Amino acid sequence: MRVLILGGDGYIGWPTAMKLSAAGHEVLVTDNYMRRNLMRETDSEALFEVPNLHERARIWEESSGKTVGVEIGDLDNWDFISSVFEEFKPETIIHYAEQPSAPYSMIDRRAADLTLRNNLGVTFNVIQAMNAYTPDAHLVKLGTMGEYGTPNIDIEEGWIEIDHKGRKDKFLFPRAAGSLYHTTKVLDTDLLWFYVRVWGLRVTDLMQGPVYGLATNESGEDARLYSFLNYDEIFGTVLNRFMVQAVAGYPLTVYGKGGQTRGYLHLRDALQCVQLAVETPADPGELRIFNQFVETFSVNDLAERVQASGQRLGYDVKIENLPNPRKEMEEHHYNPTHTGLLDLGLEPNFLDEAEMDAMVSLIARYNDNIVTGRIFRGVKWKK
Ligand code: USQ
Repeated sequence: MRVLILGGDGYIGWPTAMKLSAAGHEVLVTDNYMRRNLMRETDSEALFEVPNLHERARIWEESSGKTVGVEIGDLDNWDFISSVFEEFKPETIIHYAEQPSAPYSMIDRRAADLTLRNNLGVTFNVIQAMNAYTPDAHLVKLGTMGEYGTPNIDIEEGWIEIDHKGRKDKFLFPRAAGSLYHTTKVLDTDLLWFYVRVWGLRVTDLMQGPVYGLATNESGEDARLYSFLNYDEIFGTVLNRFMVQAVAGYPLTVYGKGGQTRGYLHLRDALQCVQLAVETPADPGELRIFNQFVETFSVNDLAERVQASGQRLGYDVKIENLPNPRKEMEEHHYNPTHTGLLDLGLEPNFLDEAEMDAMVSLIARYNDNIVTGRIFRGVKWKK
């Protein structure tokens, strides 16, 4: 299949490119390096330097014999995106090309503006480009479990049937996001649902939880093929952050009471899910939604697991409850359905002791690179 990956430089983007290219697909990646630029601007550089996309594609070709095409440009620019669609004629489009950080979106007006315009603008352009050049292609769009928020009922897989005054209908499950970033994903879903209804596009929207991990089957031990590992407050996700904090001797930064519960998955499983979605496309006129995670943890559960792993490896790991800079529920019900991807064949990797210890040991190799000033700066949801 010809697969176009939008946002191919990101934490999940590059590993997806290797995974699908290894599986025999013809892969083209695009990126405008926005994340790299924002990391630099906000002093949130990753744990180690990552080669640029052209370099990564060369290294991948040397190690696997497979080629990945690279186009650098801004998908918010119609000339760029339309030329990519017109020339490559993708059969599948994977859309990761968004500003991915909740804290970044809450820094100030400018950061919020960039997040809103970029995320909605790119999704709109993707829809228009599909309609103009590849109306039969399948779009796999990365959404977030955070679209649903933390309602006091079980979260269904995208949709809910409502029985009202004796009549029934199916609706998008109610959304109530917790940051502007998450809200842009809600708006994306609505935009997609509109064009699925009127133009009959085929779309899979993946409601993904926080991802952890670094090495994948394709990168193996070759550090030049690893993804970004962010441990800073802005671009780092919580478990990756805690593991780096453990190695750095920095007390684990649990926000508030630590009862915040989310659905987590390893990077390898995120790739499996995307490959399954790509290889079993949605039907024309279908907005298919999967809840993409394998197990739920509270922040306290994660902190305790990282502490235990640190202790096994000889680190003295302390846990600290900081005043929560975010506005979110710290104790709540959380029981989302997630059977769709398992039904397609997902074989989950669970967070066991061996996996934890392997990740902490890998991170420890880069101990000298950790800049502790990047770990916590307290971007507040409400000033
Ligand atoms: N948290 C802490 N301490 C920290 C960092 C985070 O207690 O040092 C807490 C947060 O308050 C939150 C939970 O851990 O309750 C998860 O935070 P996170 O930073 O790992 O994840 P989040 O900001 O929600 O965003 C990440 C990705 C985003 C993705 C989302 C999936 O950056 O792209 O959409 O995970 S989800 O959380 O399911 O919405």
